[in-house]
Amino acid sequence: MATVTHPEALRRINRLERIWEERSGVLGWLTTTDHKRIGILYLFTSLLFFAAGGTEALLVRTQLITPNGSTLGPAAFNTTMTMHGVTMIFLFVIPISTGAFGNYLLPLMIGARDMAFPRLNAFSYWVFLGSGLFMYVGVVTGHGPNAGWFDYVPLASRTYNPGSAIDFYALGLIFNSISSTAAAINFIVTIFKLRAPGMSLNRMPLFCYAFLAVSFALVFALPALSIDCVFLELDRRLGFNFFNVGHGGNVLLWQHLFWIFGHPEVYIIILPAFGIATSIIPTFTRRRMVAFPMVALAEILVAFIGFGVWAHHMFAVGLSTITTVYFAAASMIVVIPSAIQLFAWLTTLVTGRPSFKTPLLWIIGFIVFFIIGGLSGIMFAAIPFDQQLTDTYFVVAHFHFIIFGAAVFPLLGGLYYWFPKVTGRMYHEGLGQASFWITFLGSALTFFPMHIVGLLGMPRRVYTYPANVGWHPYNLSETIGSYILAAGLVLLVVNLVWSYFRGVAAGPDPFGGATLEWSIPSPPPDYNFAVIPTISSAYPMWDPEDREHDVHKLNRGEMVLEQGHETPASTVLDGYFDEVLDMPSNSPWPVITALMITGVFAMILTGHLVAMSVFLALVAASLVGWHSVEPQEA
Ligand code: HEM
Ligand SMILES: [Cu+2]
Repeated sequence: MATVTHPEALRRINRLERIWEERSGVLGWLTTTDHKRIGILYLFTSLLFFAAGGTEALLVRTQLITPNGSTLGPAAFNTTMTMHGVTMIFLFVIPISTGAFGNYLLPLMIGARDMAFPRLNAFSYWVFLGSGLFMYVGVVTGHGPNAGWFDYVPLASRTYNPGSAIDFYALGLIFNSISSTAAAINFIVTIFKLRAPGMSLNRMPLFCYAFLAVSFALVFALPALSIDCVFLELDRRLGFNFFNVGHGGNVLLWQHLFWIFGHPEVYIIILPAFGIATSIIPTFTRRRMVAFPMVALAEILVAFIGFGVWAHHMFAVGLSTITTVYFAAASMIVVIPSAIQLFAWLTTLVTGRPSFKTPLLWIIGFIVFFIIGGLSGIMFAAIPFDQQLTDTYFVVAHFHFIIFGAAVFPLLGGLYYWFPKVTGRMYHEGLGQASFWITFLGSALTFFPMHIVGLLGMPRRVYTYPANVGWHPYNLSETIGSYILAAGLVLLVVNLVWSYFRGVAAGPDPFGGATLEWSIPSPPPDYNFAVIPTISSAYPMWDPEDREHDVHKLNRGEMVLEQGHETPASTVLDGYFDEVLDMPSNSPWPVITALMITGVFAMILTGHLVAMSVFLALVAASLVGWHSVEPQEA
């Protein structure tokens, strides 16, 4: 929006500033319901967990650098390897993509002043933090989960795994899924109801489609994991027999439920990356995404088909042929929407005028790794191939190309891309490009040789290997690669920290971005938009007349909504103006409720059932407090 000079407009902006002003200090952060602040809390917390998960990866790699290594013993290896997987998936990728990127950017991209349920949003952050700390308490007290991130029974049953390591896993993940479910519901309602009037579904940025798909996938996938963990706890603590073959239970039940969650999970991890790619590519090629409706549909379809392929993780367990063949075919079908998106990104790049700045470089790296990981993925859909290579390092290679190369690279590119928006300063371009190349080469050196050593028969999850099997050179390269990769990531952090203090001022729109977050100052004001923006396409910043129209609306006082903490709601499909919503502001209840829930889980874990009931009562009391002050409909 152009510079505001009209005196009436300035008066309105001042008023908005007063109404939306955030409380300062620690108390302000504890009670905030502002999606931007919650996004930042998510960002820092998930980056800390990334550092923990990364350290664990380096420990595992250091243990495997030579045959008969002795950095970690077998028990420590199991915990480190398991916590690496659990941390990366549940405490890093999902929270950073939905919690940090989604929270910060979604309301800005759709022209809203906050998420639909600001207090639920704060609650999901505090529950996420609580669940992460909960699991890490297990690690530091010597009870870290140790049966692999998919925690197969009977290894995870009480008979073979006494002690509380697995209870930290099962309860921790049930706890964690409360957070993700709350966040997902919040995203769905926000996307459906809070788009600026005029933003009909077909004018919604592709980033938002990706988050819509992720949110639905989370809502439908997480219950399978939670119930699996509930069954496991019942077996372990109360002597039930869901997974106990001796008493008519079935160990494959664990695997089915786990992968009914686990495969959609892969798309939950990768779709935000697709969303980020479809934001960065148009900006740096000066071109709207080719095949916009196809890409939007493909994002939704990927999430949908992802629910029908879970048994490809179980080709080696002896399911009937008809079942395995069905799942192999379904797995191949997922390739179609993935390829649609791939061709759309490539065509946009080739037909646009690409400028290879740091954010776009990460997206190029992402595309390269997505192709490699996708190709090894299709190989696994072929049943005999899978039966040969399942549980070897080939799998580890495949899924790291996808979850690290393809899912995390766009997140890192996104950190650079939106850094100027969030901080108001530019990152250092030269260092940014260097950090990309170092990370890219390090990743290739780490993960590519895993294919070969996998083909040579090295199993995954072994804490050591003998000298005479020919695996050593590959393992050496992988470990050296992982240090180089880590150096690239450290350089990224150094760049961003340095730029935060020393970077040049960025202005509202340093890249000529297409979506609405670039229409407002950097960093964004507490109220986001001085006037609810006018929308006539999915690339609103490239519609200059609309932005001029916003200035006139502000001067006239139209759609400024300065009577209270207000944001407009619109109809689901057409985005017609519906009503004005009064939003809650700071509230202590989300953090208090989350704290009480942490108490409940801690007491279940330690078996103090009376104390647990007290905490449950306190949860109920906090909810009463929460709802005692409701915002009024305006
Ligand atoms: C940052 C660089 C990374 C390195 C060097 C790395 C390295 C490794 C290694 C060496 C293993 C153990 C394989 C085994 O012994 O079987 C492993 C497993 C795993 N990694 Fe990573 N990884 C990295 C990033 C990630 C990311 C970003 C994710 C997820 C988003 C991830 C998810 C996993 C999972 C799920 C496992 C399987 C754990 C299990 O078998 O239970 N990794 N990784
Ligand atoms: Cu799968």
